Amino acid sequence: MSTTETGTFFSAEEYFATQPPPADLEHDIQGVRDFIARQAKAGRNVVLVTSGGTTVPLELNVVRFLDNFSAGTRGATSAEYFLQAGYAVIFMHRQFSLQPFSRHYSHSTNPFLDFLEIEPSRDGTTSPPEICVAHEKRADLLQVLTAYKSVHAAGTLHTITFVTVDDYLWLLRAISKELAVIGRKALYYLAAAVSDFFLPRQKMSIHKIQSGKGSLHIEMDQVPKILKPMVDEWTPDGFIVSFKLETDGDLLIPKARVALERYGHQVVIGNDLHRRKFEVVFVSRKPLPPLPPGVKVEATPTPAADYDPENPPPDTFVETWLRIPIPPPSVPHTTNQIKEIEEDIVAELVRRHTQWMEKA
Ligand code: 9Z3
Repeated sequence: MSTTETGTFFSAEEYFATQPPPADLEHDIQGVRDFIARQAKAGRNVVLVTSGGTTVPLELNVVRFLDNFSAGTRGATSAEYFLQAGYAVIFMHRQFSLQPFSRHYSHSTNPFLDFLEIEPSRDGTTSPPEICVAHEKRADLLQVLTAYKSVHAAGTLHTITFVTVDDYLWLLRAISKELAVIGRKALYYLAAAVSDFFLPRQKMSIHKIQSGKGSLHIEMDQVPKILKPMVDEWTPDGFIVSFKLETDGDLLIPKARVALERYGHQVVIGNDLHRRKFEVVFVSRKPLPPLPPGVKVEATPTPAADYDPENPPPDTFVETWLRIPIPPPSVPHTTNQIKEIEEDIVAELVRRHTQWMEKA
């Protein structure tokens, strides 16, 4: 652990040595292990989709917590498109955030009670009234229900929940290690909004923080950068896609490049908070030019002494923008007919993942 004037930095190892795992970890991971074994037997690719925001509790008996912005739309929507593309999905999401299929009937945007109707009993008196789906809602519901039932029957969706950033990190490590058994067939789609800061157990108040002493000062530590051990140790052959969220669009590409350079994974998808539903940018490293015939690489080249990973040379990277038209405000967001950017994101990732597996 290193302490600077500005705070404490935990390495991933120190973090896991000092922060306790969630109580159900063993049980949850047994479920994931069984799921992966079934999918491996069926020869399917498996994607881990993380989705929703992580909390940072301020007290051990938690009354207050900090939260990260995310409704879970990106993750839940993408999970549906991965399932459609033939992937098995481990959907690791924040408890009560949106989920594949049921997301179409979220309680706030499309409450399900609103499209049910009561039909009076036919014979007038004896039988109870019937419940039916409003006529104009049937086509959409049938489409969602058909996909949902077929995924259920195929057993290709496994759901697991987290609440705190601690739960998230412990689960991510354990699931990555399990998924490593299928090597290149594993894809990681890290769309959850993960807190950059946390309050270590050792510094937390046991009981509710009391008011009456003026302002509240809390010093948080930085969450360890877990993508590095994920790439180097937990799942070295997996195809790893992380998301970078910014509110200043000019930071997207520079920050994504630094992340790729620091952690060495495959793709960073940059999204601006306000434009995320219509525009994203894929940032990846340029493929190396083929070696001349007869030339062999003996060892990984050492970076030049003046090489600065915080400021990588721009010609190392390639950026691809994906955009969809912004639907007019008159189109309700609740129909299945509007184009979702996740359809294109997932299609592009499936293409890249397939190439990655073929290269092996
Ligand atoms: C994202 O950027 C997601 O696309 C959103 C999706 C959270 C914006 P919604 O669930 O929103 O559809 O409402 N996720 C990653 C955010 C994040 O925490 N990234 C870290 C960072 O930016 C790196 S892992 O530093």
